[in-house]
Amino acid sequence: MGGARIIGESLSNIPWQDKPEGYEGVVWRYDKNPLTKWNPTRSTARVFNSAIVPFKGGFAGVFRADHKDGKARLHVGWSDDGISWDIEDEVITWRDSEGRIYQPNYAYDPRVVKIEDTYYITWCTDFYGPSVGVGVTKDFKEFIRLENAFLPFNRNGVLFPRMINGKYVMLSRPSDAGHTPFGDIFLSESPDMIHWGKHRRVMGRGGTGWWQGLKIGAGPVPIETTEGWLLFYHGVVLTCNGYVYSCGAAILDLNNPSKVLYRCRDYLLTPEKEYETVGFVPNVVFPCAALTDAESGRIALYYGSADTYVSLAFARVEEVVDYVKENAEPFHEGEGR
Ligand code: BMA
Repeated sequence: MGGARIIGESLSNIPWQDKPEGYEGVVWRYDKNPLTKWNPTRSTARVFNSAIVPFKGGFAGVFRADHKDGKARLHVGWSDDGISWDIEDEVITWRDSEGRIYQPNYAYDPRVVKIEDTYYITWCTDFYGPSVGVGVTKDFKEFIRLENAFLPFNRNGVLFPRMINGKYVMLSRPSDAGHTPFGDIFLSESPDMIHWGKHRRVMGRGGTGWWQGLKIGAGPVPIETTEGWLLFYHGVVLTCNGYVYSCGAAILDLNNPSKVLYRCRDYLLTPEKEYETVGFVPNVVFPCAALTDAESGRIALYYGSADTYVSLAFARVEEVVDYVKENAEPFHEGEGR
């Protein structure tokens, strides 16, 4: 076993801290978390669940920013080191392909992926209820919306970082108009980023772990490795005091990513620290982005904590892949729901 490698670009300036001595897990937190504070800009109350990518030698991000009217919107942020962020106070201005302003009523939980020379952004948008919005940018200054990918209700739209068998591929989580007390991960493909079909179910809530018993949803853009696509995802349990969000991982087949090769039984991160257990929504660890360095196998995992902060954790690809394989629950088609 062992030796999984990242297939992709190197990123020598990836944010990084070595695993603390004696730490037993395969994902460890940045010791100066969280990266952001309450009221990070004049118009915003909290930024969390955000998407970060390498950009021009530094980093850019699309941030979920909840304003002081309580509504979620998207803002751009910039960073030299991926740790200290300068978040713009203005919301992103979206235009349609004719240049007309086309703002979402609300927008949250963005993911960003670079495919060839374009950054694609997916987010939960208002389309007579929540659904998956899609847009593009090349410079994080001008943003153009494409067609919404799916009918309502849907959330957690996450694109793969390259075409697979000549098609764009997106994970999503069909939902309801509210806080959705159910949810499995599905996959759809498209020849053109407009028409989505050939839908497949990837994996369901439940399994043997209670932490993922209520619903699950894809996290960051899947990471291509020599052992398959490494997918970090969130899993939710309903306790007597409400939902608790944790982070797990699965490995999907490289050529047929609706096929789950391994899925962890135990979570990788669960709310433990004060910035995860106390905040606007207590007990939320919500992974949304990952930076990777193919050269070293390092992964920097960004997650929202307590719907209040952006936080950061680290992992090594070979350790996570080994862990998911060793910790895998027996996967039987038809088990779960
Ligand atoms: C989900 C989404 C996430 C949020 C989570 C916990 O339904 O709204 O943005 O982090 O709930 O509140």
